[in-house]
Amino acid sequence: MIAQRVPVLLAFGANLGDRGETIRAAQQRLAEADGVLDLVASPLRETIALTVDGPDDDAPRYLNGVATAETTLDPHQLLDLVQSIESDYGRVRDTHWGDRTLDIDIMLFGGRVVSDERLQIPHPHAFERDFVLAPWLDLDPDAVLMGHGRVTELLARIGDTTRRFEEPTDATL
Ligand code: A4P
Ligand code: MG
Repeated sequence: MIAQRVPVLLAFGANLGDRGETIRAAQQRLAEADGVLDLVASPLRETIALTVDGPDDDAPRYLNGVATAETTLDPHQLLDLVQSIESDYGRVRDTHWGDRTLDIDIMLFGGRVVSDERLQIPHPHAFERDFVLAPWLDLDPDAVLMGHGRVTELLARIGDTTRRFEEPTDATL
């Protein structure tokens, strides 16, 4: 039997180390992983760190981006894969919403809703984060977020504080 290919949306963030290089290398690893097909990555955006106390202008800025792909993995297998890539890039889990070399979140997994102790899909904060919505729109101007509607309208509602980030020309996937 041929495994079904499910479209997914992944979000990437980094605010320590060589942020752009780390995100692009992680995306390359994902693109080459078994069970991940047709990965397309957005441009990167520079964004103000969101902490548990709100946006923090003094914290190191993040680079954020998203990628679309198709997968034959199940949601938990995809989470295992992204977490193994996070740990290869030195991610140590300490402060909740604290600084990090690499964070990869699964935003959408087809039309599926997953809610257990390891996974919340759709990602519960996607609709209110410019650093997810803006790069997603760069990739797909007609994007629609399951349960919330058109991404252009969501972003207009919250406002876009992100900035396009100029990468070295050989950096994009
Ligand atoms: N988990 C549950 N659902 C998911 C999902 N859909 N995708 C679980 C990935 N993981 C999911 O995540 C904690 C646990 O969430 C995982 O073990 C997994 O089982 P984590 O990455 O270890 O910790 P975290 O990232 O600190 O927590 P959380 O709640 O994932 O935070 P967020 O939502 O990722 O926010 N500011 C800017 N400008 N840009 C950013 O990218 N990111 C964060 C982190 C805060 N501020 C930011 C940014
Ligand atoms: Mg995370």
